[in-house]
Amino acid sequence: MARTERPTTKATAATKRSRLTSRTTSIEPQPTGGAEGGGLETDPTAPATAPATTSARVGSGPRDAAVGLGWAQDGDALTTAQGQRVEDTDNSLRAAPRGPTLLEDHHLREKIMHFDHERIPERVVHARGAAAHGRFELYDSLADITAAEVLTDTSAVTRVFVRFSTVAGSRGSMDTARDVRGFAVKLYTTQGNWDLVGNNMPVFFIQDGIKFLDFVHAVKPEPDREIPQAQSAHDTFWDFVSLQPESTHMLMWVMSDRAIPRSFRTMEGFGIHTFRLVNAAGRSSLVKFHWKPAAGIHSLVWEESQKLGGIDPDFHRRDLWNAIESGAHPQWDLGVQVMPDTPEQTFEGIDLLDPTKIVPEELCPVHLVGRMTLDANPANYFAETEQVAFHPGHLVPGIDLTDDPLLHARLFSYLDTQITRLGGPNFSQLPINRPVAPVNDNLRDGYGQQAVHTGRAAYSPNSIAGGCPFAVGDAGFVHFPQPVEGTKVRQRAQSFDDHFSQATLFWKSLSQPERKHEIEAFSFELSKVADPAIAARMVANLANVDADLAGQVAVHLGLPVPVGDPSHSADGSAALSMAPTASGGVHGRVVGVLVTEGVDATGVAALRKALQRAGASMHVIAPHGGAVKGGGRSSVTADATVFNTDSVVYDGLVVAGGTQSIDPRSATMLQEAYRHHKTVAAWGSGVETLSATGIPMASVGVVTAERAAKAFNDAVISALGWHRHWER
Ligand code: HDE
Repeated sequence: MARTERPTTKATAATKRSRLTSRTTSIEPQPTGGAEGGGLETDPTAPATAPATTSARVGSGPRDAAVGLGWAQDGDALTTAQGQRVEDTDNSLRAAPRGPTLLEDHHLREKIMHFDHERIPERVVHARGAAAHGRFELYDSLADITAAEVLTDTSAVTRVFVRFSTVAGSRGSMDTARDVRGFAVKLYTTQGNWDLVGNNMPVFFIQDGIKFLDFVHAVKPEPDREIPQAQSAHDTFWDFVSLQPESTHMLMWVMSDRAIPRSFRTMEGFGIHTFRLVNAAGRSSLVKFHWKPAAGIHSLVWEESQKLGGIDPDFHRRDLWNAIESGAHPQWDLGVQVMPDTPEQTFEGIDLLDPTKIVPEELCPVHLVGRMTLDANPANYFAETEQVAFHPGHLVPGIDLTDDPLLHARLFSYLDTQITRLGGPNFSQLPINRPVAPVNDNLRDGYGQQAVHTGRAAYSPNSIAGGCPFAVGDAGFVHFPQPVEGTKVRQRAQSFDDHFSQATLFWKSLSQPERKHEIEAFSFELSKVADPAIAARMVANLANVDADLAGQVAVHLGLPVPVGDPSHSADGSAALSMAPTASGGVHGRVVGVLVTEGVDATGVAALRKALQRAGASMHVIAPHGGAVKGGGRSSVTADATVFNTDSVVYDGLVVAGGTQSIDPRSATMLQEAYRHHKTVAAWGSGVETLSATGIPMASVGVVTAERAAKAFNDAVISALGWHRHWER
């Protein structure tokens, strides 16, 4: 595979040579890929790579993809895809300057051909997403219950790629729609890729994967009019779920503030299904996986999320990107609930195979074992975020499945869908999907084949290649030998029949403001349903959750109040409420500071410094762009103007000292921030300006002072740490 170096400018020759060298060496048989994956050890159990079946690979996997080297472009000169240097890329080849374009123009034809095929089918669900690279570090070994290295080796640093998404909307839809969020984590472990493909809610709409098509058809835009985009507030969705009482628990989550997160960084993640961990002795435990965000669990208010859909449809994507760029690296702790694997596979009466059920943390605490940190933005959205392919069946030895019927349908779906979406069976060779573990798989050919396989024996067993590659027996992945017997039936276990008690548990766990939001969300969504019979059926289901909930929603809709049979036994579970009990960190929060000419520039600088020290950032919002003059020769520079921004993009607003009377637009911004329960503050002459907007100055979360001194800055940060002041 010798490559001829193309002519290049002297300045780039060295860089180019080093890239060519790394490419050339990467097509040699790879000994073991693990050593590159962020300090990982090589896998001692892996068979030696035999030349007869090697894969020649370009690039070296996710770590390189993280720094943009996957398929880097070489040289400074513009070339065609064939490496021919281009004379001119702005003018087609014509017969005379005003004459017809010539078919002979191969550069034009290649450019247009490529452009015509630049899009791939978007994901059927979870089309809208944003992702980041990071690392996972285990701090508490689970060696007693699993053999998986990623969950037992506390010295390993495992690279990860995490994609967050909404479910219903198209790829270009808004980030802040009311929806469940995907929370998919690919861990590039030394034993192969482990994908934990979860959501930000711990339960799901349906119990059996055979209904997924029906559910998705119901929630997607209605097929005759392709309306509404990224919204569940329409007839077909509520028609379906009201006829499926098993959805009720999930609906409680989707109508709660969890469905309008402030940020991907402030969401919990859940594996949903019960998984199985198997230790070195072959003993199985049942587990549920949790991701707990270091930034706390916080949401938007509904009006804000609707406005953001227009003002900044990229709100969550931008927030994730900016947080990582600013060094406020988002973090989550991985937690496990560990339960004994009994023949019934229940825990405290809860059927662990039913994905509409949680195990309350009071019954089985979440044991935190490791920390995930997102530390790098993707180098290229398409190559990484769009082409990443997750699959719940991407497992490593020691992590196994249970018989949850929703999970089993997923095990079929995720491989299948990639064939359409990524154009063939070789998607695992895309840089973002490549394992860091060595691959020697006997899979060959197919669309998009990247490897130049050598040798003759792409089969097993063989003698021609000395038997390589060979299966390693119990040093490889061994399915847990779960005994199975039964008669083929289309039936669910009777224990799946309880559809309401955990919906009631959820309701009872919410704080008063959260309950109010839940009632408003059901009322809003059902008010958009044209067929009154559908709304009435749904409210009748809610009557089996809680009489007050159903009653208030019915009154909002002008419907008779139905009588149901709610569970009286369910107590609340504190972990289900998002209401903070103390002021938390403010990493990644953004504060807007309104200024006019005459601004106290020293005060602005002091507040900025204090916010930055706490991990937050500040935007100066001015009547115009550029410099705004302060006292003497001082000035501040505008980051935004009152015309190009809005209160909804900030976590809090401050009126700077020295600010003269503000325009009506800024006054509305302050009033709106107050109405959205955010921190508002002012110092010096700004206090009078703030007070003139009619905001009650003695309210919780309104901070004022003479100067932007330490006490004021600390008070602003502390108020911001509560996220919202619901009590006002
Ligand atoms: Fe998915 N799901 N799903 N899902 N899902 C997909 O896979 C599917 C379910 C989840 O960022 C698709 O590559 C079926 C539960 C996430 O790339 C598809 C069923 C949970 C993502 C698919 C479910 C999820 C997907 C679309 C019912 C939470 C985004 C494109 C049996 C535990 C991953 C793709 C990413 C994506 C099928 C139910 C989470 C079509 C059939 C439950 C986070 O294969």
